[in-house]
Amino acid sequence: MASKLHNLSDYDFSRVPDAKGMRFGIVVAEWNSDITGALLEGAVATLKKHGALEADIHTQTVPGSFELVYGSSLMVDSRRFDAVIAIGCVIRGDTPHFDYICEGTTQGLAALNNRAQIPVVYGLLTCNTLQQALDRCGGSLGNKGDECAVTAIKMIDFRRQLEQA
Ligand code: DLZ
Repeated sequence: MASKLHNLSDYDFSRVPDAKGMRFGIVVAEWNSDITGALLEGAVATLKKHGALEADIHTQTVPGSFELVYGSSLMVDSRRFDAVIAIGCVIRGDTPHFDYICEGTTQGLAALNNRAQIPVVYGLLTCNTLQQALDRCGGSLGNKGDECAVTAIKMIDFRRQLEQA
């Protein structure tokens, strides 16, 4: 979890494999688009920083975080990608809706991760306040998009190493 001790953008650059030739599908929720747009920017910049080619990064939007599950599932089944990154941001409101969306999206992505042949990376911010979201999309606690990009690269490499062994 992000905390004052852990910035989401802090990682050991030297421990991230070369991403050249890796293919990424990114699904982005339109709800809270200022936040999800910043998360996407962070993810794409970090993928490129590690060698991913623009042509190998495919982005698709979905209406809300709940649709990340179906959108990611379509990307997985297309067989065009080595990893899928799901990006969304849910901010608590006055009703229990927040809990249902967070739970449904999280369970859905976890189930997809279990059945998919490629990694599905969890880029969902679940925040009590707008400020918490701002802190995590390029603010005081870094950018979760960066973390997702690094995770995707490492998990693709993990799979490749097992396949080669
Ligand atoms: C309906 C809804 C609400 C209230 N809040 C959010 C939110 O904070 N973040 C988000 O990504 N999506 C939200 N949505 C939309 C749902 O994710 C979904 O798109 C709709 O319920 C339609 O399935």
